[in-house]
Amino acid sequence: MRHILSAVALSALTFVSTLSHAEVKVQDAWVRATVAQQKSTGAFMRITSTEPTTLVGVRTSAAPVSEVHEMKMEDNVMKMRKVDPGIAIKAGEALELKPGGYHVMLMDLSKAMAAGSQVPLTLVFKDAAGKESTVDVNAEVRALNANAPAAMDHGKHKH
Ligand SMILES: [Cu+2]
Repeated sequence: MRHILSAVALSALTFVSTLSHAEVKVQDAWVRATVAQQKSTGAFMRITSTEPTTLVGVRTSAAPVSEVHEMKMEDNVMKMRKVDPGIAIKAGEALELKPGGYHVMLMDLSKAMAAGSQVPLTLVFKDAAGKESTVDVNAEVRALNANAPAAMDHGKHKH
């Protein structure tokens, strides 16, 4: 089957991918700024799809390793783990990637991410039939303390 994919930019931060069936929309994508020596950070966004799909991965030139993560309290400790095989998205229901919850983890960073810069992310989705599609977004790097609970420290990673 031929894979037809086109991306239309609605704004700097909003892209729409039109597949033969599903339309996946990514809004308000952002990455938390880092300080020198910091090896990882989180990327956040809001994803909606017209059809059920699963966010299975992320590719980016900005970090050697990128994973889809879940963060939650376990025995009074905030823990993060890679979500395998991915995060299911229901048709018409928004998936929020936000500090303290699901997020995209950018790891093994070699340089600091400065507030105001842009990070290109390619989100990889798999539909119910197992067909992969991608959506490209540019995430804006926002200040370290932007909308972030202090508890979310990516430096103390537990998998
Ligand atoms: Cu993480």
